[in-house]
Amino acid sequence: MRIFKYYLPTLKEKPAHAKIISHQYSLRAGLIKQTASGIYSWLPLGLLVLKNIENIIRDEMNKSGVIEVLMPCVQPASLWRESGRYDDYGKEMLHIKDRHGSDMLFGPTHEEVATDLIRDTVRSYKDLPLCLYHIQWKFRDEVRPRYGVMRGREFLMKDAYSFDVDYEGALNSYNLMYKTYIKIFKRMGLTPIGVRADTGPIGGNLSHEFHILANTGESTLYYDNKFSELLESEDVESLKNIYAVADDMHDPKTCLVPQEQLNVSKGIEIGHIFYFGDKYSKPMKASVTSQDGKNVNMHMGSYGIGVSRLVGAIIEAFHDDKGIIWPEAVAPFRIGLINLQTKVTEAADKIYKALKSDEVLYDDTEGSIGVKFSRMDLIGLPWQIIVGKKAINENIVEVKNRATGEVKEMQIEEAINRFSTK
Ligand code: 5CA
Repeated sequence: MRIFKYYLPTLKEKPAHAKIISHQYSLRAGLIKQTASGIYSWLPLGLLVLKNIENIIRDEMNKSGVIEVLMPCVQPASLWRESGRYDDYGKEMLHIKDRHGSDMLFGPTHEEVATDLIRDTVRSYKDLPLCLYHIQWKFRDEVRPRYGVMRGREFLMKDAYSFDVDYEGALNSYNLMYKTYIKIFKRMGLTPIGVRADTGPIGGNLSHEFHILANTGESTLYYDNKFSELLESEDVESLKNIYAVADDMHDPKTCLVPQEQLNVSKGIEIGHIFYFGDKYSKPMKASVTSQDGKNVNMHMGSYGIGVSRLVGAIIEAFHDDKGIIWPEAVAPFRIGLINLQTKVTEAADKIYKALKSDEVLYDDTEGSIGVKFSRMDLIGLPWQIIVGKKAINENIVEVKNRATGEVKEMQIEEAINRFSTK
């Protein structure tokens, strides 16, 4: 992609209202633009990152046998009256009336719709286990939308819903999601910490939040430092048994972890999983015939990931004072190609044409060298190929690793070979 033809509205100055680094950089690097409080438009560069995150999640969910659907964002209030949550959910719900006077709402979550989706068609234990997911926009009228996409009012979530015939089955589904979440977050270059959590308005009695460590996180995590070792093994039972909690769940009186072994850090919640038995299936009459011929309510769980929040969370985890440092797995482009002067256009064009255009963002603008360098550092593509005057006589370009800052001179052909995936 050529910057000259692209839409990349970067900002030089940090916006005064943006308090945390990910909010500042996502505005400055032209990833998002605020349309209303807590509501954002996704600009081309930000959308590419969002799609990459989505695709990692989609790939791992599919590999775990979870099936993708797409449920609506506007929901009828009648389903929430059936589950009994309509009046309890509170002010975070955006109420809508349609032209017939029916109560509708913009979905803050989808337990009711998911339960309704399967209740007429799944009738036997033989149809279970079943786990469905979708990636859909939510609306929660947060009291204090802040920190950009980290706490929006409109935000993108991956939410999955599992249906099982009994508790053992539901626990398997829950553990599978726990394990899948670890894989998903690791693939994004993150180190997740799973903490036991409160179930809040979703309900139930078993729940884990997944956090990443960040000074700007809104939660305080208390966890046994053995967690990191166990993360490697991906052994869910051991991970679930280790002491790891957030905020009010920490009780110094019952915490048996020796002081020197207990880590206390700020965290950002990027995912949350719940087991809540028949909380929805019972009032909504979603039952199946069990193996011994009884009519039983399905055991359900739900599993959320903050897809749009992850864009902010990843920036919090990977940046420096010059800008973002995207992990390759989610980077909007892998390479930034910088043409430093008109005289080297031929060489820079040659490199651009030899590589895949959707992997390279080519700065072919006429701006100053300083502007080009700082813009490329700000948007944080993992690699930079810098074409300066050495390209003319010596056939040499510079290849810079954005994360380490290391710069290496290479022959043009060598650089093409190094990055070619054609
Ligand atoms: N139905 C369940 C799981 S499917 C649910 O709604 N869980 S949740 O409330 O914990 O949300 C799931 C994830 O969405 C959270 O872990 C968080 O990463 C993200 N999220 C929640 N609220 C917001 C928000 N206001 N802005 C951005 N992301 C959010």
